[in-house]
Amino acid sequence: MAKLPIIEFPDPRLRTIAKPVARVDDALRRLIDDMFETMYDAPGIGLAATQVDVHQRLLVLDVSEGNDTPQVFVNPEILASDGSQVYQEGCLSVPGIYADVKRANTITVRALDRHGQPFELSAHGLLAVCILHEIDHLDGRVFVDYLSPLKKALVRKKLAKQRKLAAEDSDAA
Ligand code: QAP
Ligand code: CO
Repeated sequence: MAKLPIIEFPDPRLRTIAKPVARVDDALRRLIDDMFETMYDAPGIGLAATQVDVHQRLLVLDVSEGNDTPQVFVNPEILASDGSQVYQEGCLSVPGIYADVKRANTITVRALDRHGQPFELSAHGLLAVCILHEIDHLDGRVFVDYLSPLKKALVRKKLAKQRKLAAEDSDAA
C-alpha cells in the first residue's frame, strides 16, 4: 500500500468532475487500499478520489469511533434525502479550517462495493454528512463553497499564511 499526496484548496484540480468507474478490478482495489492508507494516516474520516487527483467516482470513509469500519462507495448515487442538520466540517484538502455547513439529515445512497456488487444504504447524522461531503468532491465542490464570499476569502488568506509559516519553518530547519 502507498500513501498518496492530497491536493489542497484552492488547487483548480479540485474542480474536476469525476467520471463513473467503468470496472471494479484489481487496479481499482489497489487505489481503494491506497486511499484508505492515506485517509487513516492523515488522520481523516473521509476521502474522495478527486483529492488524490484521480477523477473517478470513488470515495472511502470510516466514521466509527475505533477507526475499524472502512466503507467504500463506487459510483455513489443519492436516491433520497430528507431533513436538515448543521455540522462543523473540515477537509483534508483544507487543513486547519473548520466551518458549519447545512446538509440533509437522512439520505439513501446506492453504490458499488469493492467487488463491484451494488448495495443501498440509509444514513443519518455524521455518516450522511460525510457521504454528501465526499460526493461533493466528485462533483468539483469543496465545503468552503457553502460559506459567504467574505468567509471564503478569509479561508484563502488563512491557508496562504499557514503555508508561508510552514515554508519558513522548514527553511530554518
Ligand atoms: C469530511 O474530513 C468530513 O483540517 C472528512 O488539519 C468532515 O477527514 C465529513 C482533517 C466533517 C463529515 C464531517 C482536517 C485532518 C480531516 C483538517 C476529514 C486537518 C486534519 C478531515
Ligand atoms: Co473534503
